[in-house]
Amino acid sequence: MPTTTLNALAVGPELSADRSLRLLVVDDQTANIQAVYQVFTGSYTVFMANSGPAALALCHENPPDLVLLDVVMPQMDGLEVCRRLKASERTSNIPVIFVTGGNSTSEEDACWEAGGVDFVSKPINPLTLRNRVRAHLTLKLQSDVLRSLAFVDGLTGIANRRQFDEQLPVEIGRCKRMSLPLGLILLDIDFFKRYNDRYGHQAGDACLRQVAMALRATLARPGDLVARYGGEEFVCILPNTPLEGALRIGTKLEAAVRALEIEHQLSDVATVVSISGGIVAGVPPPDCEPATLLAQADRLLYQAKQEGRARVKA
Ligand code: GH3
Ligand code: MG
Ligand code: MG
Ligand code: MG
Repeated sequence: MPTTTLNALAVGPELSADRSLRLLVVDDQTANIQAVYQVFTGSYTVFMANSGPAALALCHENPPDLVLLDVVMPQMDGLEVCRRLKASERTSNIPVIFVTGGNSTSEEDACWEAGGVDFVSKPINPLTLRNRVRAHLTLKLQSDVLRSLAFVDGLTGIANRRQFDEQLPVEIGRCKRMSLPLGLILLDIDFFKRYNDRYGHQAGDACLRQVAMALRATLARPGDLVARYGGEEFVCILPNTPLEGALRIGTKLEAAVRALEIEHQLSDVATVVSISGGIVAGVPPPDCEPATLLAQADRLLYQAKQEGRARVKA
């Protein structure tokens, strides 16, 4: 977790200046951009855009932590920029503060409706602007922390069951719509009860962390997800992966865990910690449900265990 994020929890509303925080200032007039830049340079890293389309491009490329947005601009006004940011998953949680020249109630209403979190009037009062930005950055960082805590497994640091449960139906839906194959791999550590009995629970926990890291390091594509499914069980979602690809990845995962060479004297199948896996893949049929896929993977996992463990079964 980035230290900025942890600081946000620790210091509460008194978030101090932090150069790792990125502010995007959008205005069609250079003088206005410079006025805002003066307020924040030295405290945060400030980026500038002089049009709506330029701002959108920057936000999609590398989302900033907060946007200060002019309302009246030729080509595309700030309200439209804000609506588009809110409509895209990648940019929807960036707080937008409008910097407005007008002071009518209807313009204020429009800013709220477009999805802004606040607004300040021009000419800017530097102290007000600074405090508004600091307050909204703090809120943003705190909600980022809560989100990451809610979706990360506390022991291993990889995705948790909640994240998996949210993502699997999304990926099933996407692969159905686009007629793409989806791979799912369920993995389970072999004779892990005996491992705990022999080496103790702390060693067991350390082993779970090592296995999780090895699985994560072995999955190469950014869209893949590995999550802790339960105690000593892990699950991988592999979008756009046909059966032969999923089998290749499953085989690599099994080998990666054995390659850790974590001693396991009480295992019947190896002298080191090993895993077994069940693999399903293919274009999801129209009636495909997450539970059905998981049940299929679980049956194959059971077969892998029956056939001798330290192997994957597709
Ligand atoms: P199999 O090869 O059939 O999978 O045997 P197994 O012993 O791995 O399976 P079983 O389901 O009987 O035992 C799983 C064990 O995993 C039981 C429990 O002690 C251990 N376990 C589950 N969660 C944790 C955890 O968070 N930390 C530790 N240290 N152990 C855990
Ligand atoms: Mg303007
Ligand atoms: Mg198990
Ligand atoms: Mg097990």
